[in-house]
Amino acid sequence: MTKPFETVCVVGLGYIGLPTAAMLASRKLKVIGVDVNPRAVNAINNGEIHIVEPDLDMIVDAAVNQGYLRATFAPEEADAFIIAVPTPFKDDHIPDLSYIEEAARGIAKVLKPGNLVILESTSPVTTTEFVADLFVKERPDLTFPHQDGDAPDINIAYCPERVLPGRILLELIENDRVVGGMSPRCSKRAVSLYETFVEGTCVETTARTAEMCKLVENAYRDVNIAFANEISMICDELSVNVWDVIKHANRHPRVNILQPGPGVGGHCIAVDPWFIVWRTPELTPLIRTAREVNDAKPEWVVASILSRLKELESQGVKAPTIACFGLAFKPDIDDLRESPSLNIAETISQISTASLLAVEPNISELPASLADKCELVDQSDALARADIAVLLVDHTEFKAIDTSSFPGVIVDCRGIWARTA
Ligand code: SAJ
Repeated sequence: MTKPFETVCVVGLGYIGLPTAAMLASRKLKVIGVDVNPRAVNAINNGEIHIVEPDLDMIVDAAVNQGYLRATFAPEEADAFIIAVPTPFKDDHIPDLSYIEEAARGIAKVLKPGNLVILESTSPVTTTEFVADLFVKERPDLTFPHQDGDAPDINIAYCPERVLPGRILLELIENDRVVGGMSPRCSKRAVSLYETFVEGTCVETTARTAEMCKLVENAYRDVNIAFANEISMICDELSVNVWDVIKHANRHPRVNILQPGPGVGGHCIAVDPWFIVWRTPELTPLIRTAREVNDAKPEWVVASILSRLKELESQGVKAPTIACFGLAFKPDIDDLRESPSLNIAETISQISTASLLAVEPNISELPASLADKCELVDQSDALARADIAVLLVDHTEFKAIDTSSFPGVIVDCRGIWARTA
């Protein structure tokens, strides 16, 4: 009989680790959260949060006040460990596993027989084995699944997160989980931890399958967005309305084209496909090309804005003003990480002499890269002053704007106003 989990140590308290820690704590497990960022650790120990996610503040506050969650800087002894640290890439899109390595080294120091370790960070295939090998080197006194069949001292599994920012708490509970143990017993043990809060189905598989599954999900979305983005550029060239094309094509029972936009942002879809390309470069022309198509879309939008600007100047408009609507990487969030919209505004500010305005209802201050070259204004101010209005993000507020009386040029990258890009 395996002992039920009483204490869980979650390493990495970002967009995935903190909600997961809070969820486990809300089920009355003792949770030790670990992060290298003092701002995060201090905020959490005060019952506050350092990230933006609906309702998370209430759950963290309750968990901390009731004594089920506390944050610190290094892993401590626990029954289970969850690694939820970032996996960015270095130059040439080579995955940077240094955060995982550091987390695993910290955990290795406090491992005890009977422990479970789950890697949740999005990772190239075989990273779970890399973690297991690291444990073997650090802790020769313990046995691990790849050395000792199905009865090792330590169980190890890979279980990717699949939640959507803005809906994290809901999706943590409702989504199905792919649980990839290094042995069937490892999978079962990991499932028993997730079942404390997951209401979706926990599917058991191998670690490599679970790793690949996560990468494939995001690459699938990337390839499909690239298709939509390519169609949008072709339609622009042929003076065809892309939004109508997609809407009508999607009436076909087996067609479901995604929406074009100014490019793909965030830390997931724009990054994870490269982990597949890195492992198997000869076998990934489609996945690589999709990345390149999506990465090139902001440049295409900039060129489109500049050509409209040139037209206005040739018509005698002096000192034109451009207003960018939206800087976040997707609708209704404040997250500017890897945002193509921010990238477009920055490029315009660097290469054009036009005055630049930005409307971003989810932030109160412009990022440093735009601070002295752009003015953050509200939407009515922007519409009153702009010669060119560029719709970059389909925030709810922007969908309600009636642009019929706007006298200037509209470049709409999201298909919610006049339909040009
Ligand atoms: N986008 C488009 N057109 C679309 C859909 C999205 O241009 O039709 C753009 C968005 O504007 C944004 C980017 O793609 O810039 C990514 O947004 P997203 O909503 O597709 O995804 P993320 O990055 O917020 O979250 C994704 C999700 N993965 C999938 O939907 C397969 C989420 O479930 C994952 O948990 C998350 O990545 C992650 O952490 O990996």
